[in-house]
Amino acid sequence: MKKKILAFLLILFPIFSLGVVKADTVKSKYVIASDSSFAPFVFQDSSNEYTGIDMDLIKAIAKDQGFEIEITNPGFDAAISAVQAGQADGIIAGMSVTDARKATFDFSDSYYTANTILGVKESSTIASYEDLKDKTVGVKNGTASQTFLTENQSKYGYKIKTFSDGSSMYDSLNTGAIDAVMDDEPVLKYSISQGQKLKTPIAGTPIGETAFAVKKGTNPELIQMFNKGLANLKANGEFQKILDKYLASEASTTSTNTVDETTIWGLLQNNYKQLLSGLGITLALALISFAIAIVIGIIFGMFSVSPYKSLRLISEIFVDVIRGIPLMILAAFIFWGIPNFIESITGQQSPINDFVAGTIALSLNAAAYIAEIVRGGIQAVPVGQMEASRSLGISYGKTMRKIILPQATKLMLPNFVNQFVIALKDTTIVSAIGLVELFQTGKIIIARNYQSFKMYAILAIFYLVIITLLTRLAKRLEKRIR
Ligand code: ASN
Repeated sequence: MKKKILAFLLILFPIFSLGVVKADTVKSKYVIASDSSFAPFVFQDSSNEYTGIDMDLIKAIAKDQGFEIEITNPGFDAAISAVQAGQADGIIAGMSVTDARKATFDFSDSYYTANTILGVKESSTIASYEDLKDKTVGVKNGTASQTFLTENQSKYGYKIKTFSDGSSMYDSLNTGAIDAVMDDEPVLKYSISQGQKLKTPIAGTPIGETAFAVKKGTNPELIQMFNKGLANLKANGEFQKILDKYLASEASTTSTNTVDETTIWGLLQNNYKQLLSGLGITLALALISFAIAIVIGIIFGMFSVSPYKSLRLISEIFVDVIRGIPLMILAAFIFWGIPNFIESITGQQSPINDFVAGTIALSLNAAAYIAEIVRGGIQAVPVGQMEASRSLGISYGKTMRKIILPQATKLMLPNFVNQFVIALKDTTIVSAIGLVELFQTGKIIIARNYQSFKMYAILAIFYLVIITLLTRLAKRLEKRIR
């Protein structure tokens, strides 16, 4: 019954929304997506809280206008996709208002104006765009800076390398993997004021106003509230206070941190809570998805050795399709693609939670491999045994259960352990959809303190310890089952 009502509402909703009256349903809570490292607009402070102009501004506006918000920080590109897929209601991320974007977003009044500018290492000899010939310039995917670089590429002959987040881009510049970066002027200037050894040899190019945005045609009340709130904050001086807090030169240090983050011990001391919570998500992802994968994998594995051709075919198609699609694409398809498709049909936004999407992708992926392990295990038992048992009049099912499977299981066990280790490592791949598991947690920390060598070493050790412990445990279990 409930389902019927829901389906009915789903059909009615687009009809109503096409009508004259715009149903301004004010949501109880708005999800706002943002960048992960884009100081001074949004970045993590030393206590791992997201701060910056954008964070303070949206919170102050929500308070002023009396609406609830939940902020997520998956990175600029992922934030854009989240709004387009209906995972988030709005985006605030130092986002430039461009003509191209106006086709897919509705923007608020502007609260800042920014240029895009080239950044190079202090020691670099690059002094003009012409000097960039055959050099590599880094840029964040989906940004206005990327559009600028693409439009001028043939003129100056540089190579473009795209990044999903600011921290890996600046890391690559620092290590010399790229020769320059293109980013918003306030962002580059801010990082220089924070002691980054960079310079901006060429004057910036205007990329437009900075504003808050929603997906075109959705949440109109959110834009209205933002504009009203912004006007109020400008009138009462609070907006200027927010700007001053991050931009005034005397406020130029973000580090109220007493713990020295340049040592491994300091890094651990300051970030252990965040790392443990990331580890928790990683373990939950791996364990839940592997449990589901075992069930699906065994079903398809049994299908693949079944006497029925149709079942064998179904299993073959499943394995081929899933194995043929990279895990990252599978996750992006489930998280962004499917909600986008459903919305285009029903007109109703139907976001899927990132953890759920990640779990589904990992489960399907591992299930395809497990199905093959099961098939291999069963086929490794000599055919003669099945034939002998059947000729004694024992049924197929019983022979499977009593004779073939007990032997096959023993053969499969080491492969299961192996597959679990792979599944655990694969969790890092689904961080691409903005899921803050252990790897993403590490990247966020690096975005704040640029300690990539030590932080990645810590992550590697975390995974190594966990995988070693779990494999030991699995081996014990394996022995017991044998
Ligand atoms: N200014 C950038 C853009 O609008 C936004 C960002 O990098 N967070 O493309």
